[in-house]
Amino acid sequence: MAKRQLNRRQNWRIEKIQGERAARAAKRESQALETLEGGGLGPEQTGLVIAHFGVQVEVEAQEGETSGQVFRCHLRANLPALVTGDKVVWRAGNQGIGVIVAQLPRTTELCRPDTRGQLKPVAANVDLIVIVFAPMPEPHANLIDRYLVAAEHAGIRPLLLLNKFDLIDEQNAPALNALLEVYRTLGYPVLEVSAHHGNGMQDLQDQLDGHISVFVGQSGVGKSSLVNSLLPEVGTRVGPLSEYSGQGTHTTTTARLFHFPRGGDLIDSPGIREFGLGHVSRADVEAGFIEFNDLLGRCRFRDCKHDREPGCALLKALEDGRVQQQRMNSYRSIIASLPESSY
Ligand SMILES: Nc1nc2c(ncn2[C@@H]2O[C@H](COP(=O)(O)OP(=O)(O)OP(=O)(O)O)[C@@H](O)[C@H]2O)c(=O)[nH]1
Ligand SMILES: [Mg+2]
Ligand SMILES: [Zn+2]
Repeated sequence: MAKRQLNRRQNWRIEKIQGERAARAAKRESQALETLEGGGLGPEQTGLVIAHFGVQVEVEAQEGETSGQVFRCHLRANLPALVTGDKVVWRAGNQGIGVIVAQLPRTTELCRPDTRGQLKPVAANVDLIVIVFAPMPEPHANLIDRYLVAAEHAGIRPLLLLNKFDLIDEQNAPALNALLEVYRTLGYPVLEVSAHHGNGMQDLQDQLDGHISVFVGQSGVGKSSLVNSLLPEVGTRVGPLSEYSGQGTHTTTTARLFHFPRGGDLIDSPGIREFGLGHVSRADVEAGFIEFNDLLGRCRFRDCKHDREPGCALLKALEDGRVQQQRMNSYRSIIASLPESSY
């Protein structure tokens, strides 16, 4: 009893301290904003969000004599959550600091729910999602399929990228080849590269030139290493895999946008542990499995769950090999993870 009370009191204190800290940060932020606004701001101009740090963002000026220069910007109250890749209207203050005034409309938006199930945009205005995986840490087909559903849902073209080609050996080759074959059969573009040894990197550059791409995937698959190989002058931070678990160590903590010299941008994003799809409906998930397209609506029962119903077009296709077992497993696991309301 005494112990529980103590814990409750401790929890209360921790919450109080955290609340006070957040309030102080918000106050500092609004004071900084007031000072800036009071100091006479430059004219409104367009800019590109190239990185995002909690309450502030880094904006690259896109017009005027400071075009290409980077400014740290405060956000006016009531702005929606901004992400890397967003186009904004902003005003310069003094000493490389500015204020974001408005967010311009997004052409695309890649979203995922955070740990509390709140939907968060990850990157804006990208037209290519590069789903990166590697022999180590071991790839999860289910995670790849989740990204593919999210890509289809957001209307963004996906590219599957196996990095660390140099780590393929006799032991892991059969499983990796089988995995790649699943996606090649579906018609998705697949590339095999090594950020360390350079294999396939020119092909990758050709795919990225002229596009706005985002690298996504588990921590430790080598997203930042690929950025460094493509853009050596960037020198972004790379981290080792954990010796204990063989998993990535979450080195990149904020999404950052880089420009290619020949046109096109690339966003490096922090690796993830899991990709929730709480924001999409059952119908969205089905639409995200492109091989189901011709089959949906052909089941005997209109509300078929493609589980064990007689006359199910999907089950028949699975039996005939037109739908691959691994994809069916992914589909079932994603559906099972959706909140009940979206059934
Ligand atoms: N053998 C080999 N190792 C690589 C290759 N690319 C990256 N690595 C290693 O993989 C580890 C993780 O690389 P990062 O680039 O930090 O991975 P990341 O995907 O950016 O990880 P997060 O930022 O945590 O999401 C580092 O030890 C890299 O040196 C490669 O092509 N071959
Ligand atoms: Mg990284
Ligand atoms: Zn069915």
